[in-house]
Amino acid sequence: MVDNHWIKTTCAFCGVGCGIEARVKNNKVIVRGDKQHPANFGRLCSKGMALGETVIEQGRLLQPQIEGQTTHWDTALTTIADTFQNIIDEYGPEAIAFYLSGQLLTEDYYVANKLMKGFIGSPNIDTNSRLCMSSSVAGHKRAFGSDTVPGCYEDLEKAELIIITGSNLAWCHPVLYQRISAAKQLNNTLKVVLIDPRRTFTTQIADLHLAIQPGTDVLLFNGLLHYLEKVNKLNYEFINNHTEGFTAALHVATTETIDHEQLATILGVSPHVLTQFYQWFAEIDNVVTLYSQGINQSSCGTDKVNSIINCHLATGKIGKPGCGPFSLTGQPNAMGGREVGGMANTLAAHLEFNNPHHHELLSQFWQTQRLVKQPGLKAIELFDAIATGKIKAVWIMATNPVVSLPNTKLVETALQACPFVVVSDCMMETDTNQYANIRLPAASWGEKSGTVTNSERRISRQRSLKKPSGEAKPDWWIITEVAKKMGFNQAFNFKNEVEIFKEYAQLTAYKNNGSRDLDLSAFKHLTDDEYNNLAPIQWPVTFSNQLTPNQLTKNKRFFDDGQFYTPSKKAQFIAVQFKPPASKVNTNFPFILNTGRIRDQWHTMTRTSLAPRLSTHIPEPFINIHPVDAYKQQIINFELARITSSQGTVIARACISEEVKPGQVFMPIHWTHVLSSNGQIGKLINSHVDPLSGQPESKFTPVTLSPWNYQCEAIIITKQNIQVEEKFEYWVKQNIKNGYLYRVASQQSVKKMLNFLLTQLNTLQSCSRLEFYDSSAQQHRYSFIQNQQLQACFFIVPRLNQNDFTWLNEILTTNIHVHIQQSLLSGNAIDQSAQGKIICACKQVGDKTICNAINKHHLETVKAVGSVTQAGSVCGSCIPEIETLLATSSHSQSL
Ligand SMILES: Nc1nc2c(c(=O)[nH]1)N[C@H]1C(S)=C(S)[C@@H](COP(=O)(O)OP(=O)(O)OC[C@H]3O[C@@H](n4cnc5c(=O)[nH]c(N)nc54)[C@H](O)[C@@H]3O)O[C@H]1N2
Ligand SMILES: Nc1nc2c(c(=O)[nH]1)N[C@H]1C(S)=C(S)[C@@H](COP(=O)(O)OP(=O)(O)OC[C@H]3O[C@@H](n4cnc5c(=O)[nH]c(N)nc54)[C@H](O)[C@@H]3O)O[C@H]1N2
Ligand code: SF4
Ligand SMILES: [Mo]
Repeated sequence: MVDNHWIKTTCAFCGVGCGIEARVKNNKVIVRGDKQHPANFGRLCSKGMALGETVIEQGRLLQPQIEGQTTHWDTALTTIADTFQNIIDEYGPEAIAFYLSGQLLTEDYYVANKLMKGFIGSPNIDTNSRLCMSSSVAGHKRAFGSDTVPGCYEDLEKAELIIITGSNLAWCHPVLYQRISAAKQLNNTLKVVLIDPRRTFTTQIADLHLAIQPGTDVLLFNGLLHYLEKVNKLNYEFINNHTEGFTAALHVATTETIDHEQLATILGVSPHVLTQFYQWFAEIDNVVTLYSQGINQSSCGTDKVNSIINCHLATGKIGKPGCGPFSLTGQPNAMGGREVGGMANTLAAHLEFNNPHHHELLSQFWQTQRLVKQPGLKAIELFDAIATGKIKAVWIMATNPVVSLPNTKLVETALQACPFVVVSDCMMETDTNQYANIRLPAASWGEKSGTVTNSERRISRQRSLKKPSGEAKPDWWIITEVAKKMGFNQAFNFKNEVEIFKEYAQLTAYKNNGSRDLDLSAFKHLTDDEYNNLAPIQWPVTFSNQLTPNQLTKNKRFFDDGQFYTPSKKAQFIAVQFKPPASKVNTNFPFILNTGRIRDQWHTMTRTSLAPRLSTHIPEPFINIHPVDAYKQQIINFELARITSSQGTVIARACISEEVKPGQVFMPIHWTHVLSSNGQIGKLINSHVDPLSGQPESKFTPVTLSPWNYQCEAIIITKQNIQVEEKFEYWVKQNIKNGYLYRVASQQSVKKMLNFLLTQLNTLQSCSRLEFYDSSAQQHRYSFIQNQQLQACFFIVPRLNQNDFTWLNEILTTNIHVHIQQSLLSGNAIDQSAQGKIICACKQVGDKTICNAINKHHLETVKAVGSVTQAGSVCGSCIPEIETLLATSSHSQSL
């Protein structure tokens, strides 16, 4: 790597799509926010800030492998092409499946879809967006006739009321959270309503929080529609001129919600709070409704989406500045995937199966006779078909389905039984990779080049900063090479990603003439230079709204002319009837398990776990349980609990908290079998899906809870991996600076644990050993030191409880002077390094430090906390947590 200048690129993580400036210095990637990017104007969250630390060779898959043996690219690609061909010859094209991801670039996605639907001739290509956005897609198509996100981020600054529903914006789209927070400071009449069964940190920004019963969103929004009619706040001009189906939708809403008090009771909120929300929606002109997985991931997700859109249509609050329903996308290129057609039930570039003209048009454009005629299997159906043997070969790219799909056991059995599994991933060890017959090393963020589209339809470039590690290759290259080896030379003869993007732009423009929303006609003849220098731009990008490809357009909101993409050009109300979640709690499984994300980890942690500071905020799988339920189930705070559903069991650390209501529990989705013994949430989730979108109900699983009985726990720090897998029923592995931190627990005796650890560490015999048995605390403490550097240490204790071990996170980088030796012997930091739970990832500041500062200096603002402790002074992702500490500490006594 050579040192070079700052290169503009886009964040690898969420769908906010923040602009980043990056450079390579001393072999390290350094990042900063791009002040000119219209998504973030220079802001980045904790994950974006740490992105550079994840671009490292540790853990990368560096060469292609066949059955675990390193091979040449040509051999791997030829084997794939030949095997696919043999399967097609014997069983037909439908025996082949692709399972893709919203983390592919648009160019990768385009060629994968073209190969499968257009040339192999199998419709069985789906994507992890099925688990994420598919209910929004289905809702958009029903209402608008197209999968269109009408608004733009600027609407957040122009709105007077922002409704955030089914979204933990503070943790999952932190830069948008910060934009709203800044907008509130400038406009003190801006109101924010949060709808979420949990009290998340997003409540910090909310004027009103409706902690509704899980799954009741359709009732809530139907109730709103009914209310709007009652108080005469419907926009009949808009309804009459630009929509259809209103009477039926209102009829259903009215029959459902006769009595306000009764409705409030079913929703689990106070009638007064409900009225306040309804009043604000009725009276405020500029309303944006942001929604995410609490809406989509439901067996009635599509209905939830339409119940929201109905209210915006009924009031004409759409297509105007500061107005509209706004689906927040999760992944960096979930939108790009929807655009090119990576889902089983769309063709390509917003061309649809149900339009015969579209089929003809795409066949002509791709010059193929093989284009599929019917939609294919959606993700859950697709893995079922693998399990039953209908599908004989699957190619998984940029997703980790063994962790992220529901019903882990079925997914594992399916992949085990599948005769031919190809996995393209940048990492060597993932839960899915172990089932691969062929592993292909993909170039990762910082190495690959192409485009992504964010939630507001803005196309931005991801640019490469360095050469791919080992022999890794960009996904588009891998796909086109297989295509060529299958005989489709002409259609896949792309020299580079620019040529692919241009063909895709040409397809969006092909015979479009305003009939389709997705139109990039101004990019039809983009030159290499123009592509290389492309500035972030929102689609549509046509000659009429655009002078040169690089000139930023004024934001175009869709539907500002009241025209939609349905045959009648009118938006459709959908009469949506409330349906309860597919599963019900019962005496065997009395708690509702809700699942979601934590602030500093990305999905299955293959990349975020590489940045030690991102693991310090929440280092272990946990379960939030209400104190009343914990008491009932005899579960003790910070001890390990078993969580069982009809599908399986996991173990997690109990975090007793009133953030969840009684009867509800919450667990994070991130832990895999690579990093934990028993933290994989997918083991618990069943495969109930929304009948229209096929999206799984990941937020509502009946479970039961019990204490997990164990004799002892240990915290272990090592420079090298140790083999905890076989020995401990519970273990979690965390990357720390220069090594690893393990938390383990065992049902066997302390003596057995001690013997095992001493055997594992017997290579450290030349080290000086600090050793102490603390009989009152029943703790064994061992440290192995060489040249004032710690090589390993462990503390065996009956219960880790709330002991503060944050001081161990950087211990492998520290000179072991006498103070630290004393800490290692006593098991407690004896200087100031015990921080409590880390709150600020950028500056590594813990809650203890923050609370002490608040109390000692009588601090009252986040800014003041920042100036004393540095917490919250860099990316700001921890500000909601600091605000909570300020609120709680102000009631406590000063020290
Ligand atoms: N830190 C971080 N950020 C991420 C990601 C990540 O992995 N880590 N992933 C990205 C991706 S791909 C996605 S899709 C987004 C997801 O972003 P979000 O959807 O914001 O995240 P989740 O935590 O899955 O769930 C959102 C909320 O829905 C609530 N909820 C549960 N049931 C219901 C219900 O019935 N009704 C309502 N109204 N709410 C309910 C949950 O309590 C939860 O707080 O995040 C993106 N951003
Ligand atoms: N219970 C429950 N389950 C859920 C959810 C939930 O809320 N609850 N959320 C769902 C949602 S919204 C989503 S989006 C999914 C996410 O789930 P996944 O998509 O399975 O999770 P990731 O960890 O993002 O997987 C991406 C994989 O691609 C690899 N990778 C990264 N970059 C590249 C690249 O450029 N090329 C290639 N070939 N590989 C690459 C990574 O190493 C990683 O293995 O999880 C879903 N599952
Ligand atoms: S909000 Fe954070 S994770 Fe999302 S794009 Fe921006 S910096 Fe990346
Ligand atoms: Mo997602």
